[in-house]
Amino acid sequence: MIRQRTRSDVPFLTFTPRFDPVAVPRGTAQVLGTFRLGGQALAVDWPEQGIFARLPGLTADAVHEAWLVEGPVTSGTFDGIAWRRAGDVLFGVIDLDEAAFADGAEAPMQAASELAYRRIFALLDAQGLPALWRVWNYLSDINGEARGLERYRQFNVGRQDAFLACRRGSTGNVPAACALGLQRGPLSVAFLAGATPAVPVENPRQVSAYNYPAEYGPRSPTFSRAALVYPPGQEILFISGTASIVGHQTVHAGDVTGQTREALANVLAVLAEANSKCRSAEFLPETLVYRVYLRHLADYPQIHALLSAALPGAEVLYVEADVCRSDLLVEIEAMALHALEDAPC
Ligand code: 3EB
Repeated sequence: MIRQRTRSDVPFLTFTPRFDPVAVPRGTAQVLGTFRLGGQALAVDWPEQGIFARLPGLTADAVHEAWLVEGPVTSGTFDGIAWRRAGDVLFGVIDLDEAAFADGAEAPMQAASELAYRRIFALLDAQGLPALWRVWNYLSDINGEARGLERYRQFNVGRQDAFLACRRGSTGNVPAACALGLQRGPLSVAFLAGATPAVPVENPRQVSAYNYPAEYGPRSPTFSRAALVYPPGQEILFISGTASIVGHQTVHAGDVTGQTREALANVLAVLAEANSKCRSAEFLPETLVYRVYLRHLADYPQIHALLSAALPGAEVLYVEADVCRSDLLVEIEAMALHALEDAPC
């Protein structure tokens, strides 16, 4: 018997890892938002997160990645957040210049982080979209110290304060995320949000980041190791930035090959955990789209050799960035989109 299709074959949301911003998307798709890695800002009428970084292994000086969506879309700005929404999915970007927080009692990075997240939660409340699914955080000088505390740790204080102030809790049901340091630029927070809750996924090889002990800072980072999220008819897996951490400790300090292997083992462990909870077909490692952040460009040949052998055919973008612990040399994040079957399993 032929099973009747109950919905359109056109996926609602798609991710294009190599997007040409001056070409018009095919069919009825619209741009929901983009990431620009490297290059210069062009005026675009959708939210774009600019990531100032070198891209080893590429000749192009910039790469654009796009979330495309079956329209119609609505867009706006809200307290400095550029956002665009289609149906019940919203992508937004907020960039805050720390100089604006220089006169406050709190460290500027902490204040900027708290305000960015408070505004995001206010926008989501106003839009009636309660679920923060995935967050991309970038800040300059992430391992630098100011007022006696590392800037990443200041960022964590502000982020957790905002989650708690906005009554979201800071453990368990928290979004997938990454947090990386760049050579310059504002605090930049991009996010994808929806109406239905994300299903958080943790890594059995690691202490949950929200339970890290105080030796990593006065407040734990507020993110889950991965999240499964559900646009209409689809399942997306977001694997958060994943590094060479076992339990809560950095392992293979000073050994980039060891760190890359360990980070990959962690990605595969999170993937297995996600596959045990997912509602669509199993997610396979070679079919994910990866971003790999490396602290030192000189490590690119080793990292690339190892990952291209381990993940043949996978889509991988390499980005120069500082990982949030000064002893970490590499971090791997990944995602994939699946159609949900018509019939539940
Ligand atoms: C770690 O596992 C590495 O603070 O949002 C990875 C992903 C990391 C997200 C964040 C930090 C964050 O602790 C660092």
